Amino acid sequence: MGKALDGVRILDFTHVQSGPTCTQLLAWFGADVIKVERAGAGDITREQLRDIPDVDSLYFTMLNHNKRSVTIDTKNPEGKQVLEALIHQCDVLVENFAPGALDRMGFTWERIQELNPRMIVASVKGFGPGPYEDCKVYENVAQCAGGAASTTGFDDGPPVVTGAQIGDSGTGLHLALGIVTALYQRTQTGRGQRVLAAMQDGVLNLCRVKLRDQQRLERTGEMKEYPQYPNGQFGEAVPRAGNASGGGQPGWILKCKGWETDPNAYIYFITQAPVWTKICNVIGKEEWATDPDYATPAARLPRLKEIFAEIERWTMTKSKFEAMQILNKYDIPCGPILSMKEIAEEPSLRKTGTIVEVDHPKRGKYLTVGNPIKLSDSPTEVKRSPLLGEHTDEVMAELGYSPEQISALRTAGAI
Ligand code: CAO
Repeated sequence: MGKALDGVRILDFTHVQSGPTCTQLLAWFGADVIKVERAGAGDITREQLRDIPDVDSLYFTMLNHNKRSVTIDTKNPEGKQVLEALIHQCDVLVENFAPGALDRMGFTWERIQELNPRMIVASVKGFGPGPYEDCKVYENVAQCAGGAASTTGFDDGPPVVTGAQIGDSGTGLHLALGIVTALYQRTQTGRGQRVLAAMQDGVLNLCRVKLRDQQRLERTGEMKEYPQYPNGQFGEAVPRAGNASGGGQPGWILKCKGWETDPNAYIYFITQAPVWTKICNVIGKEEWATDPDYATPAARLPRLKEIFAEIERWTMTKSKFEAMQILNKYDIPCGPILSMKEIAEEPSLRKTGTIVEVDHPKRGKYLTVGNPIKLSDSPTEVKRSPLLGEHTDEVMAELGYSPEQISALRTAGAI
């Protein structure tokens, strides 16, 4: 079966996490992704957080599946020529260098357009145009600058970053959408264009509900679904909401049986209005279903702490999975707090290809997260990440270089 992006060639100049997640997705959808790395070194993540000496790290392998790797010294004049040949042949150049690095290499937007007017040049940067546009940015910087950290954590504690890589992988996803959109527009215009996904913008996009709340706060001075209501204080900016659910259906994380020894024996419980009577019946507080102090969402808001404490008395008598099973029977929305160990061992995630076991010639078998986006006509087959420069000769031959030329370029340090 063909793949959705069959025939699309990506010149992948990405490194670390944000860019590589984008090009990995494109590779999973069938694009030919040619990753350009520096000879002898490669993407810095190959050697970061290594768990096996001299073997590509899981950091690298889990972000670079289904790609080919070529080594080119793009600061060497002959290396530049090879890169130019690639620009002629490819549809998209994706990069996430520090601001200005591509220009310093001599590959400005104007130069790239000259070489290939159909080329789409897609970039991840930390910030868009403005006071911080020249800054280098990593994940947690983006989480802080995009509004996530100030709104995460508990009211009495400092800002907190989340384990979900919304700055890196989140921006990679945004960029991938920008690229396929630009490819689509190119079918009409015949022209390439620049695509920019700034990490601050990507994080803010994912924090959209908090900007909503900022404006609600400014108008009304309080937000009733926040834990600060009714006894705490609201300031000028959206406060940290602990585990309160962002929407109109109050939720909280509650202890389950075994919480004293298991740090993940918890469940997320949502007191969704349409199933309130069922919740009351399950936890043995039938009278709350009709009591005017508890019967309506508005009446419950100032009593949420007390209500969740009562529900927790019930959840603490059940394991998180038992509670989930019982609550699901009554359509009560809830979710167990799953550890990475539990997720890695979950058979249903293996079955859908969301968790995949991959074999690597140097590392052996390891687990990775497969493509979270499932296309019925373009199923993803996860293939191991390339060794550094594994495909240099193959790609050079496709570009028309003879074995003698390849060997001369290697001697000159260009590839
Ligand atoms: N041949 C020759 N030179 C190469 C090369 C190659 N194949 N590949 C890269 N280089 C050079 C670049 O041209 C650059 O050189 P100059 O500084 O002389 O212009 C140099 O390598 C380093 O690039 P860099 O500045 O991007 O790398 P860094 O490690 O210093 O910074 C990072 C890393 C991530 C902070 C920065 O790239 C950045 O801010 N990127 C944009 C935001 C982003 O994606 N951040 C998320 C990263 S994932 O957490």
